[in-house]
Formats: sequence, structure tokens, C-alpha cells
Amino acid sequence: MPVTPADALIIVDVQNDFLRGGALVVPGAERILPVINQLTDMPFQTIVTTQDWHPADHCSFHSSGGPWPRHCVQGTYGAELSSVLHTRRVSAFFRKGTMRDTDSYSAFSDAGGYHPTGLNGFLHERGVKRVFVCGLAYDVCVADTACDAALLEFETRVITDACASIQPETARQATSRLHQRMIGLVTARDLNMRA
Ligand code: VGL
Ligand code: ZN
Repeated sequence: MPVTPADALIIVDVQNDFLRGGALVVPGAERILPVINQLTDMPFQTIVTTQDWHPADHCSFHSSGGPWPRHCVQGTYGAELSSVLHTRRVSAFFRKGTMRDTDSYSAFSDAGGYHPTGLNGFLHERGVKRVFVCGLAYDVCVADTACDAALLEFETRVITDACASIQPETARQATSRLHQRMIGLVTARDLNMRA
């Protein structure tokens, strides 16, 4: 499955707060960083990153009755992309979850789906037909981003060894959602192969 100019790599939320010592640790997240760095060396002409980018009083936080500890607050160290991530070949950076009263897991939309982030238009302008999604967390933002990509009619693949999950149970649910939408699961090694 060689990488072509019509392919894009979407690196979801590789941010300090999701890594060891962060506010919302995704178990095993460190292991995927070298894999993602290898992916950025593959001949993708379009590589984008996303960031969860919440105001300090965001509705998804426990302090506001939401499901998550406070994480990825705009302008803080926890919201920065990991300094381990190679960003030299990244063409654009997108942010989501930026408004207080709605959360957004998908990289394609902000404000609960009402506001496009610009990612869809950006990919179309660059002639992208197929997207490979990786990053954090598999069972939350990666799955939602991949499902949206498929709805937007990109051929969509998730690179499983370049993802980590918050919980095994929600990871299983995410996998069945991806299967329902005919989204293929691949490994980084599959991308290195010809044919
Ligand atoms: C995420 C939980 C809350 C993610 C973001 O990036 O997967 N998970 N906010
Ligand atoms: Zn969040």
C-alpha cells in the first residue's frame, strides 16, 4: 500500500496532557511517538496535526459537570504538541474544542459539529482522496475523526500501531464503529510495502 500524492496523514492530539505526567494520560501513548515520527518520514505530501484546545472553563471538565479532568487548556504546556513529535513536514495545524459550551472530538468540526475547522476544505484543495488517521486517543478523537472523514467521502484508514486508547472497553466499541463504516485498520508497516 504505497503512499501517493492523494494521501494525507492526520495526526490527532499528540499533546503533553495526554502523555505521561499529563492531566488526562492515555496509557501507552509514549510508545506510538516513534511510530508517528516514522510516518512523517513517508512520502505524504499532506500532513496535518490537530490539537484539543479548550478554554479554562470548558464544559467537558469535571469542574463544569463534564466527563473529563481539566486538560489541554489553551496556551498551557499541556495543550502544546509533544516536543518529541517531528513537525518539520506538517503542512497545517488545526484546533478544536475551542468554545466553552460544546465539545468536539472530530478534527473536522468544532462546536459540536456546527463549525468546520477548515480541515475538510484544506484536504480537498490539496487533492486528497485518502486519509490515514493516527494519534490520541483511538477510542475518542481518532475514531470520531475517522468516522467524519468517511462521511465526507475520503477513503479512510486508521493506523492502529500509531494510536493509543484511554480504555479497552471503549476501544472495542470504537473498532466496531470503524468496521461499520468500512474504515480499514492498517499498521505502519503496511504503508511501507509496495502493491
Ligand atoms: C480527547 C478526551 C477528551 C482526545 C479529547 O483527544 O481523544 N479525549 N478530549
Ligand atoms: Zn478534550
